[in-house]
Amino acid sequence: MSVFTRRRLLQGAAAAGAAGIGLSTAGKFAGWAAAKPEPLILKTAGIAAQLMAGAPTKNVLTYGEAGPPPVIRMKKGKPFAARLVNGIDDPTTIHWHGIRVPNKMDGVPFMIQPYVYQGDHFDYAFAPPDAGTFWYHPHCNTLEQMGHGLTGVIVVENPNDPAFDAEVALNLRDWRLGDDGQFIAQFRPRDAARSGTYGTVRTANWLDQPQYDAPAGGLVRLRAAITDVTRIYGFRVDGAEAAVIALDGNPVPQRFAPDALQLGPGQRLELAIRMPDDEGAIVSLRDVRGTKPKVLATLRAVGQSLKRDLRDLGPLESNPVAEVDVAAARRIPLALSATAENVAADSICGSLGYSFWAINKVPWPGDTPDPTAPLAELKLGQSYIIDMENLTPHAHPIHLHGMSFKVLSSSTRAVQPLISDTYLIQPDEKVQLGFVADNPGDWLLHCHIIEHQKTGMTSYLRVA
Ligand SMILES: [Cu+2]
Repeated sequence: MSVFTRRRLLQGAAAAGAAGIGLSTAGKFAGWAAAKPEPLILKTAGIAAQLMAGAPTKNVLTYGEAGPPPVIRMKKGKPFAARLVNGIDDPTTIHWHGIRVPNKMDGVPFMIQPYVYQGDHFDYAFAPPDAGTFWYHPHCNTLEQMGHGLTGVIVVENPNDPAFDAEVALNLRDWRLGDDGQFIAQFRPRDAARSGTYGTVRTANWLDQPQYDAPAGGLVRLRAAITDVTRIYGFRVDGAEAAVIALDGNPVPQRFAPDALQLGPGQRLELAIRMPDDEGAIVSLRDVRGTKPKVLATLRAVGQSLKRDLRDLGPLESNPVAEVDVAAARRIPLALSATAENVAADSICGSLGYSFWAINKVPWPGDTPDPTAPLAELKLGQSYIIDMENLTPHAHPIHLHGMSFKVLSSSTRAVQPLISDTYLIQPDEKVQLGFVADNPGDWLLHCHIIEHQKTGMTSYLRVA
């Protein structure tokens, strides 16, 4: 005679539940429910917003009821829950850029989850394993939805971080607005086939050159996420001593001054800035790339000097990313090229109707009901090195979902062994990105210049 322990009964209940018998979620499952945090409601909405002088811009998209999408704060290793409620007349999802989530939480429609129609909702729940600066955005009709505003910053806190005197988070992005302040066409095909279609109005936190107060002589932690669909930035700080302390959510092995540091869409910059001692002194974060340099935001020193020293700032804890076994790693060749072989498949997720780009000669926009074959099928737990080569005359910020890689080497420059999820590859560059395939599922890999992504520069890796 078998003895039914409590544990076995619960296993039976779980199996019955999975089979659709519909037992009530008592016991163990009730406990799980109680441990879950209250979900953050992220409801998409169309609003009017003041993005430039003159009339407010209509049909700006956000999460919430007014202003930019909220800065979401999570805690490293602690459960987080959010409910996406779709309040707009366009299917959508949320992707948590750079956060190593379980595959089902990754927000890619068709491949991973159904798209969420107007009036419907989808529940996301995960515990972010890494601390740092990340961001969130839809992964459906992205050029339109992100272009109209659906991009927000995520801060994953680590209680062991060194103490700063102030923190500023910047959401850096452009808008395609006409002289009347209203949206104009989100892209031009001839630009999509080049470096992408740039915005006409540039903002930080939806403002033109905002100013934030910070304690004089204090240490500021400045977090900036490039959430723009197109623009590559070159960062410089004027008026204060500054050091890059983290990039793309991970501490840098060696801190350095940002001297025209290039970062592309999807990437994040974390700076430690030592404010000047004099009250009223101004520090500016500038974009010095391209023909029209711009002050992105400024900090103003207030109060008596705290007389802090950048060199007193302790290290940031490294994130628990598995170390790639370079000697045992298998290689994944990956060539980025321009192509015009065929037209990208149509999709409810916003096909642009062109095919300008390809990965290993296959163009795919990334969110169609008939995915292409995976770029590679990876064995769970095995180390891999992506041998990525840029055969195009343009830079591409290539983003891998679900796993972080280590930058091992480049054919054109000395690189730090950065841990990252997005690599800005330059024309004619070859780069080696090593990682352990430790997160099962199908993971997109695509250019984060959204016009490139949506006109073919997308593929995916299957880990099983
Ligand atoms: Cu690209």
